Amino acid sequence: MSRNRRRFFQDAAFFGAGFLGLAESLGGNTPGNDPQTARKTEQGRHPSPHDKKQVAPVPAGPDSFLPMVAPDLANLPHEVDGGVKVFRLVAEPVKRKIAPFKTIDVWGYNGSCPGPTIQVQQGDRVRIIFENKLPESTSIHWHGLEVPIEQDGVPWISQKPIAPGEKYVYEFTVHQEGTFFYHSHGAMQEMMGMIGFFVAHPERTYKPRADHDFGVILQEWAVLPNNSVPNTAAMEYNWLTFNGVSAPAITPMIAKLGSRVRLRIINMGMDHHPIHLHGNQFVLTGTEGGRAPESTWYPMNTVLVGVAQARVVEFEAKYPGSWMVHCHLPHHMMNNMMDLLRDRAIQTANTTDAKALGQMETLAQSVPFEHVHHSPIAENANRVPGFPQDAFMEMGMDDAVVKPETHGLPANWSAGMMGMMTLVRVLPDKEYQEMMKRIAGSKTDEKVEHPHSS
Ligand SMILES: [Cu+2]
Repeated sequence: MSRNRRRFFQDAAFFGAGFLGLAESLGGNTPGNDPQTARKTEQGRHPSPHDKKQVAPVPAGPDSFLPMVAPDLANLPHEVDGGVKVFRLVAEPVKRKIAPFKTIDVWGYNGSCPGPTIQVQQGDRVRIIFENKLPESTSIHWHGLEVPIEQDGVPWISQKPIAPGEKYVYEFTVHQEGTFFYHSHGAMQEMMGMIGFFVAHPERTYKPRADHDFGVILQEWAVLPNNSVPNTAAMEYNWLTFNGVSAPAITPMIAKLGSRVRLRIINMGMDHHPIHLHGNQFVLTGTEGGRAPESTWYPMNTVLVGVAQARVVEFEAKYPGSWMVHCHLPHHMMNNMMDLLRDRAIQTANTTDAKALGQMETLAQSVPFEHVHHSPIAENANRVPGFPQDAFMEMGMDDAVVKPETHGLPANWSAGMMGMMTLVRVLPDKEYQEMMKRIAGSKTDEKVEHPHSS
């Protein structure tokens, strides 16, 4: 809701029930209350100044919201203090397993890189109690949020840098809806992974409403062989991740056949990423600035997500199947190319396929992923200019990345998946319910919370 509309409803409240009825008929919010004190409970209605007088039925409060699910990332829990949602965020070094055989040393928040997701509702007053456990100063910028200048998180401009070991409290009211980020305002710290989702759900559910809401953070890393620390000054990248994980280790998104799916994608890196969905068309329903009017929507299946942008797309999941969602930059559909080309070089030292396969199996014993499949090559492959080019399409690792969400995928599904690549699995009702049970069952054994979350 715009400030003007909010002000209108605040004024209307003074004029009594007649205007209140008008406000309701316009689909507006309850009459104005300071959001700092208004929201006593999570999903509760705003207290109305008319409550005591009993002159009018109390209008309903904000709709409850469908939380966004960011695969492989946790939500940041919060407490409520006098109507304020209180989050605790800790910046610190993190070890992130981006692939079954690759863990990198990055920086993030609350034991996670990217940081855990903050989800609030438009109108919420939020307080973020922030602690810096990095070896250097930092601050947090609330990307896209219209906050007072002293909350903007830019060192020396709007605040003093937060020194190692220091705490700092941010507090502001979220009057917008949309897909925002929180991130360090140091460029190199950003490239160490210091970013997370800040999602502001609308006071009134978007129309048409979505049944699934997913989120993906795009990042790229330059990690030399035998190193674990990304080179934050690099301009070329060999590891590409969705939510801090590389395919095929990225957890697939599960949607029910016939549902409406929302996908929010944010980019905090050095490259722009054209994100493509197979087998469906989507519409662009929002940007980093919030919801786009429906009159601007048109069909597409690839959305360019530029640096510092958010793109929100929606589609009707009307076709069953495991549909790829991936960055279409060719080098972002592979990882660690040099290592795999080296592996292929070993293989292609032999001209016969059987010998090559033997070599690959020997190699597989030295690294913890399985060589379950071998893409055949021609007898004369070595005499063909340009060979090899398919180095990234032959190593399956189904067992190494198995999880409930991968159940039922065809054997060796993982062989064709690398980098920024995942699946939206659209399942008919019965299979969908079975999948949900399988996922719920696995969650009971899993420790989802991060060490610093309370
Ligand atoms: Cu890309």
